[in-house]
Amino acid sequence: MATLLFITPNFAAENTRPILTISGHSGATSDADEITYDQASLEAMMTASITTSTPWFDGTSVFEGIPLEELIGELNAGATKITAIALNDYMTEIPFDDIKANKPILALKRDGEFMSVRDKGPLFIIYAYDSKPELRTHLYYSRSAWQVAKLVIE
Ligand SMILES: Nc1nc2c(c(=O)[nH]1)N[C@H]1C(S)=C(S)[C@@H](COP(=O)(O)O)O[C@H]1N2
Ligand SMILES: [Mo]
Repeated sequence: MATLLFITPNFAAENTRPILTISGHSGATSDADEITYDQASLEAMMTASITTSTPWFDGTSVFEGIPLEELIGELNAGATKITAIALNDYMTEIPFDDIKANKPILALKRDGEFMSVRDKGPLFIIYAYDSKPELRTHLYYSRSAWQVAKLVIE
């Protein structure tokens, strides 16, 4: 019983801890806007699902998440690219034209489960690799950052 009392608040905290920062310019001012999101708020924004094979997991996986195009919504005025920065400081640039054309998502779940950091979570940029050969190339794999912690819109 004592254990349960300790565990319950920890589960709640898990989901309200900030896991993503997005910074960019709204266009109205030159000040950088910075927004942080926790898992619960990102989960509420999930609208897309991609079923595909990947170089990282056996077979086909179902990824659920938020199209990058939607996520950056109001911050995208005049945006030309996004830089994604991962927990291990891996950094990759994604041109906005690619985001519009290929609709990558910021995935939160794989096969219905949140992804743990050890399983390349909590956030993984995923393309529909199976939809065309062009996406199964080093360029798009290199844009597929896992353990994403920060997006900078430029
Ligand atoms: N967080 C993170 N994501 C990453 C990388 C990385 O080092 N860290 N490497 C990228 C690169 S360069 C490629 S080609 C693909 C595939 O990496 P892998 O072959 O090591 O699985 O993941 C991409 N995503
Ligand atoms: Mo790579």
